Amino acid sequence: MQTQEQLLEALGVDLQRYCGEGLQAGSPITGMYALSLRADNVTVIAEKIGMADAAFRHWRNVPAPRRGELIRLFGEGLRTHKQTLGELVTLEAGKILQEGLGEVQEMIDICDFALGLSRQLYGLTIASERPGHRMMETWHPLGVVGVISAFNFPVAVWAWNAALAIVCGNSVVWKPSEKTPLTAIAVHTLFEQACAQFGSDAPAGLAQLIIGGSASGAALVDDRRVPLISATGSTRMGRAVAQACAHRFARTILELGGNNAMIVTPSADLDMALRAIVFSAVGTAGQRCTSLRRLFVHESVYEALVPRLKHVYATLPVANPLEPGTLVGPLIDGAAYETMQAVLQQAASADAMITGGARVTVAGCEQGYFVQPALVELAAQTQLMHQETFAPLLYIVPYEKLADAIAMNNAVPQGLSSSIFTTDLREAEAFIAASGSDCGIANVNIGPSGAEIGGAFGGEKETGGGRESGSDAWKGYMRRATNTVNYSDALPLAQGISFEV
Ligand code: UN1
Repeated sequence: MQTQEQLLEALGVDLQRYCGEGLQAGSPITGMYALSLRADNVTVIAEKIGMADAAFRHWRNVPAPRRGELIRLFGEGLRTHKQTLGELVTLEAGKILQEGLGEVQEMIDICDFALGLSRQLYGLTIASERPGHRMMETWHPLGVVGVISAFNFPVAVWAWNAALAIVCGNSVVWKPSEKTPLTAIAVHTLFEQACAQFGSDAPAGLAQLIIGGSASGAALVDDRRVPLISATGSTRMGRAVAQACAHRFARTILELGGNNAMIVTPSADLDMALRAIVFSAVGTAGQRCTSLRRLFVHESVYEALVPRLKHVYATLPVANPLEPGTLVGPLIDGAAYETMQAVLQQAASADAMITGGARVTVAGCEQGYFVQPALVELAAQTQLMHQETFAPLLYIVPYEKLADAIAMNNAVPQGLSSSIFTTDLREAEAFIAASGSDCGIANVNIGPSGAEIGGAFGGEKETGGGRESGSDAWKGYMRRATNTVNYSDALPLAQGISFEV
């Protein structure tokens, strides 16, 4: 198995450019630091934003289909290096290799999407009430787009934003999580390689990378040259970003905490539900925004489902995520482990029945924070369940009436993803209707995690309301101009107003 340094070199990264003091990078698998990186100070950050701003002024005039060609080249690079980058994601974020590769595939998919989009940035033509007039909408690039991303999807979330932002004619400044700078450096290098292949109309500075902690994110958020900040991460971080951006009337796309639920109804296919529960609750060690955290099981199928679930949990392979067969890798760090343990203790004192949750020692990875995923059974939804715990901790609560289960689904402050397992058409439709799930994602017979890039991704309430990725999310990266063109030789006023001079 190659080290992070070797993988970076295989991708063509010039490590000298990044090494220095200020940020330690390593792997949650071993809990060891591998490289010391130079953190950017505020002067360097301001310079990088300045370069991105200058690049934007050129890039906005390059025709959108030509901009798509740059993203096509970048996607080709990702295809070539999928395995290497996937391994690097596994090493730095701790997710199993299948998921590391899946994350790179998600980047490739959004590149394909953005390439098609580069020929489809359509505006409307609108009927004018005045003779000899035409109204239309045109979509223009915004400027420098700031992207703040989290450790759990260290590269895909940047790609959702950057691929769209760039075909839309913007430049991008990326502040990745301080927990995952190496994958960001790798991806930034691949993007620079695509720019070099593309030729001179990809201006230097089109994509910028900021290495550093939360203060560097704040410098980006406060910079008046950045009209849009797209931030993915905790609700706490998102609240600070929203306030800072509101102060200067900058736009935001926020994709924050989720506290996602699944309802298993009496008619559910329990075999399918079981697989979906396990993947969405323990995949990425429960550290996806979309991870399943709350399971509402109809009382009539509780005994048919929950003991089977406990059996699967007891036999889950918790091990080095690089090893084939592993399904659960480590938590990102000791703080995540401590939080999980504190929440389990609170649940225990609230009379919950707890299965699993203990630390697991993995040979050769003794410093990594591996845990046995936990099931927490409660008689009713409690206040504790209103908070998102970023760990493999699944609450299970029985329900009697579907309306009550939907009410529990909606009772929490977050509103990202949700799902129902049912073969009853009425229940399925009730769940996705206006009076059903209040989340940005509401699935039927699929778990809450693992969304495709084609749909708009994001959620309501404390999840922040932003939409990234597919559908018409591209509109969030552009400004809309309404144009009225008078091709007549008269000047009639709207609303029939008479104003003679
Ligand atoms: C996240 O956890 O921030 O839907 C993103 C999913 C993935 C993306 C998750 N495609 O689970």
